[in-house]
Amino acid sequence: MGRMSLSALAPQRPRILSGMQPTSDSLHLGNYLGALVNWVGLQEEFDAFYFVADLHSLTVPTDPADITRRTRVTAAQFIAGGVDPTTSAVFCQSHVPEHAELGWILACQTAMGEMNRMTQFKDKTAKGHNANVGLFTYPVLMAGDIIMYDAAYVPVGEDQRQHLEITRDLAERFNQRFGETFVVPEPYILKESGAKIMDLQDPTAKMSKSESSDKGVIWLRDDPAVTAKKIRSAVTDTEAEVRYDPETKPGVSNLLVIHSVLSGTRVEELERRFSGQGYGALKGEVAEVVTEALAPFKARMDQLLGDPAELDRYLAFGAERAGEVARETMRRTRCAVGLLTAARSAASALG
Ligand code: ATP
Ligand code: LTN
Repeated sequence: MGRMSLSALAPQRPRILSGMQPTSDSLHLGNYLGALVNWVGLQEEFDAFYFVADLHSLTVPTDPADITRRTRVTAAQFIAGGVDPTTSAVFCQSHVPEHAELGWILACQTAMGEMNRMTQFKDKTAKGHNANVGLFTYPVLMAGDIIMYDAAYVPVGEDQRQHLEITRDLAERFNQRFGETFVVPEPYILKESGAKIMDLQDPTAKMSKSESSDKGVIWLRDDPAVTAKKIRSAVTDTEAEVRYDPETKPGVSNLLVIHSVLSGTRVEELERRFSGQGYGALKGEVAEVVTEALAPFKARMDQLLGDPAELDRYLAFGAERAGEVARETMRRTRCAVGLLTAARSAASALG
């Protein structure tokens, strides 16, 4: 921690930014293999900003103590997964209050119809979530998160594509109306490089923090024995052939993908290896591969959660770096829309 200094980290590399919501007591294997592993890979090449989207998580009514606890766990899991908080900025969205301010300014440039089209809102309300205005305007806050850091790329899963498109639209529109103020970000969809992991109990749906049943999710915090049991009880099909075919054999295909991504073994090779052996053998080995791969992750996570002061120091450092960039963006933004610059000290102005 002592070696960190803001000036040493001046951005020579293009900037990337991404975030995850603290919507559960742990991230799951899908978040890890579909997003976090890629974040880790990108932090060498890019000046990376990774944050816990705690303001976003308020869009679904949640117990305050849950938000606090989940925010810590999510940040700890970013770091346990390999994000280096001394070179990448790891922070909480709410620790940089400029996010809410930029969200407001962008909301005032957004048409109601644009938000009405957002599929995430439509999906969530269709599933019976009692929507509030925050959930409706969620994509505007997200656009602000991205625009704030002049991010060149935003590594996210396919499900976030529409949010990136609206971000680009808003940045372009703002620049047209108020003059060049914002960098227009490029999507960096993690479709090819990031695996999509399916629910173990319903392999036609993606593994999800808030939608899946507990049995269908491999939580990164689960005990190895629990993880192994969930994998052994994964839904497969009535055949006994180990073959990759997501259409007709989604359960088996999901297990093959998990094995392949974590072990580095090609799916074809796994098909050959398990030919004629049935699903029991495949499940046993997937359980082994997953628990082995997660062992160092769990050790680092336990260490971080056991020392909240260390984690808070990392988050403070990340927020300091993020705040530097955010203050500069807001200065430009306020000026562009015509907000009066505040005098430095009201008392001295009167004196
Ligand atoms: P929620 O249910 O609260 O929406 P989630 O599990 O879908 O949670 P997010 O917080 O929306 O996760 O996503 C964090 C990141 O993880 C995103 O980049 C998303 O694309 C990725 N991700 C989420 N679920 C999966 C999955 N099953 N497979 C691969 N990537 C995933
Ligand atoms: N909507 C994202 C979380 C998120 C995000 C962002 C991702 C909020 N703001 C900015 C990338 C950039 C999600 O639910 N996965």
